[in-house]
Amino acid sequence: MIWNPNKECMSRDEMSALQGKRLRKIVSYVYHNVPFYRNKMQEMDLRPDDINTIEDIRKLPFTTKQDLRDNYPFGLQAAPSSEIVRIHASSGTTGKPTIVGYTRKDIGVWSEVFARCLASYGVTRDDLFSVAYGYGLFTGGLGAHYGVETLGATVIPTSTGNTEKHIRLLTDLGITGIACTPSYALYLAETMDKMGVQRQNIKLKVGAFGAEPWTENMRAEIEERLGLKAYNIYGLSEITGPGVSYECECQNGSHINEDHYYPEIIDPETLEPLEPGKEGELVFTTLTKEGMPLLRYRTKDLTSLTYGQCSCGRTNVRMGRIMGRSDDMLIIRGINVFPSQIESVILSLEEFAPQYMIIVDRQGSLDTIKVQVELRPEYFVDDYPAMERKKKLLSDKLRSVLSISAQVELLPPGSIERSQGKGKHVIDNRKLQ
Ligand code: DLL
Repeated sequence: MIWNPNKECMSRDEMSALQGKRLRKIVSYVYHNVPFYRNKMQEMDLRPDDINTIEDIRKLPFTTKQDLRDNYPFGLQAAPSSEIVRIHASSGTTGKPTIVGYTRKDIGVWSEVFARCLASYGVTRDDLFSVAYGYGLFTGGLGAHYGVETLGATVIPTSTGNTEKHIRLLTDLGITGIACTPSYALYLAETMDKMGVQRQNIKLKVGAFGAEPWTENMRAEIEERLGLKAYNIYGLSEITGPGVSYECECQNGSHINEDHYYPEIIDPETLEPLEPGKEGELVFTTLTKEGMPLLRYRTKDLTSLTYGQCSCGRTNVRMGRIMGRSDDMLIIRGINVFPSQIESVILSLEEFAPQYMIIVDRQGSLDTIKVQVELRPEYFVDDYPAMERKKKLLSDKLRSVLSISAQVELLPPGSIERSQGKGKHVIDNRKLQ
């Protein structure tokens, strides 16, 4: 079903006209409410009046995660705090998270775009839908929750963890839809096997999977083991959260809700826009956001865009799978982790030398992260309890900064191979296939 045919099936001319109109408005709004954007535009000798059509977007400055960090926590917020009704946060490149504030209207738009996704997956008011993305500062849980309520299906806010209880709910309530990371879906399947719950005992028919890269092979495995149809959902906190784009029944790319989030593909080196179909870095401008609107936000996600009508009837542009990132962000169990966050934790503790290695693996369906770190010579002692205490100190601090647990391995001074050039700090053994 198409939730909002007026916005999902517009002709290209109508869509461009709407985007142009909304762009003009948002540019004037940020110019007058966000000193960061006013300064940037003044430096470029740009006035809001210079922006008239959607093509004029190319004149505007880019925004990066570093800009969000430099303006932490509320520097890019455009609406007064009395208008902000919710805050979410995502990992920043160091200890500071990215803070995103939403007005009531922003929550309404987000709920609507999520409802579009669900409708496109075939979810209806008769479905019982389990949201197993984390609830909290992460946008997955609450974003999906409001979307399911807006569609009118019944939401079951299972969140993450409690996997056995979740499986009991799946069987007892006859839950028909689920939203979670693809790796959690596989973990659910493994736990079902351990509990002796058969695929026939559950009624799941549809799943909304995202927050991390996944592949066609993973899709086939999830569909086979859980007996459902698996759809992709994409999004990022800075732009809104899950629901920026979604697959339809044709599963030939993910339709972008481009009446709210205007996409461009640029060359990450030259920053020049690339032609449709070319792979590059995805950039979004929020066209209707009030809380923290962003102009040309560089997502660092690498993909391509396909224009033209889809066989499902929708006309909004489709993005391909995320083929990688142009930065070093790792996504571990759906959580964004920057090596620089780990480095800053290590450097904040005097016991540890700045020599470390981050090893990411996949055991079964779950990602694991191990941090090997050298102790400084004066702290490397032959005292087992003292060493265990140091290990715990580091793993506790890592858990509080990263929001996931990392295994810590302490190494004697000098044991990590020194690099002649750029230091290599990450070994990612996961093979996505
Ligand atoms: O992961 C929002 C989300 C929640 C999306 C639930 C989908 C489902 P962040 O934590 O800010 O937000 O992480 C955003 O995750 O830039 C991509 O690199 C990656 N990502 C998100 N969805 C997908 C996907 C949420 N479907 C970052 N495929 C993005 C591949 C994805 N990567």
